Amino acid sequence: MDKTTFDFKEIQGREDRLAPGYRLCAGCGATIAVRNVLKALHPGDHAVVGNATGCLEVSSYTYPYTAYEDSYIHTAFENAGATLSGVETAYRVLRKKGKVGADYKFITFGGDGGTYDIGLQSLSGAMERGHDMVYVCYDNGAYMNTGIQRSSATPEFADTTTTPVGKVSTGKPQSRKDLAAVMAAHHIPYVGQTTFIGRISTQRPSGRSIRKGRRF
Ligand SMILES: Cc1ncc(C[n+]2csc(CCOP(=O)(O)OP(=O)(O)O)c2C)c(N)n1
Ligand code: SF4
Ligand SMILES: [Mg+2]
Repeated sequence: MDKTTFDFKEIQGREDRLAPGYRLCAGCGATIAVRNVLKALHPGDHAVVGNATGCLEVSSYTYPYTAYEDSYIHTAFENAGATLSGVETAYRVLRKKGKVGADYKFITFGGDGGTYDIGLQSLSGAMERGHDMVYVCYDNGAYMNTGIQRSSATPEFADTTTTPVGKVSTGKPQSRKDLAAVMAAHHIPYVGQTTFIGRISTQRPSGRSIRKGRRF
């Protein structure tokens, strides 16, 4: 099968790379996203998983326990993009010198607060430099881990603890930041958005750019 073909049914049958026992809420969308992204790796590949602070990080990696079958690095919000781009660069150098043989893939997960707001400069730098890595933002619409504060991904009029709907406010006054468009403006090989509830949209997903770009 062509390496870039995505066979959802076949991928569902693969071994989970996120072990059970993590502490995310039952049914949490972050878990669904992470499990499916990691399953899309080729079974023989190794991954280095980066993860900005947030619900996913505090619930899947509580030192000395980890739910990840792959290598895992917890980073601060501000440097999630920089951390994995540094690791990816070191890997390329070591590989050139013949010091590592295996195929490694570099994947960073961040929430919407960590991605749209606090880690945006670091993500932008990593994308602009063209590192061979994948950044996945799981967007649950707010800073959930600290009590549902609004982020720039929160939709307009949403009721959050910092934009409460009531007599004096109709919820968040600003509209949602279009981060996919911002990422596409970096002219990287692939930018996509999806959701679990039917509506799927993608940007710049041409077959040529995917093949040229970062492959799982
Ligand atoms: C620089 C910094 N500011 C604030 C915090 C506190 N903090 C920890 S988790 C979190 C919420 C993260 O929100 P998001 O990235 O959307 O992930 P979610 O919790 O929604 O999965 C915040 C604000 C922190 N750890 N570091
Ligand atoms: S509170 Fe955190 S762990 Fe629970 S469903 Fe929301 S994002 Fe997932
Ligand atoms: Mg969030």
